[in-house]
Amino acid sequence: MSDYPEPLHNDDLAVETAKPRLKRPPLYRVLLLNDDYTTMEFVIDVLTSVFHHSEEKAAQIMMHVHQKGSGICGVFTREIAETKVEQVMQYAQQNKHPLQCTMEPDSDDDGE
Ligand code: TYC
Repeated sequence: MSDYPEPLHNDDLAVETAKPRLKRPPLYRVLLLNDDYTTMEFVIDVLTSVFHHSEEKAAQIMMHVHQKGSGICGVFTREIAETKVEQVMQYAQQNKHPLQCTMEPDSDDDGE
């Protein structure tokens, strides 16, 4: 055993043990925006098929968006959030709905 505490002294080479730093990736909210033309049924369809919400939860989120102007569909890592936004936008365009979907950093995410 060495007489010295860390950093270890091996022939003048100081070797420090790296602290394990396990940072979680930043999280993003995916939001739906209200409009006057997209049908309520279509929004519920998006929320069940893309975000895997139950019919009941999907109807609740849809009504929140309808009444408040926007609402959170889910919170994901960046690439998954980007993919969800693309899927919603493509699905809406294919079905000729003006539905808008966007993402933003999750301000409840402390990054620890
Ligand atoms: N406001 C729409 C209507 O009354 C319904 C709607 C809800 C549209 C949520 C978009 O993200 C939305 N038909």
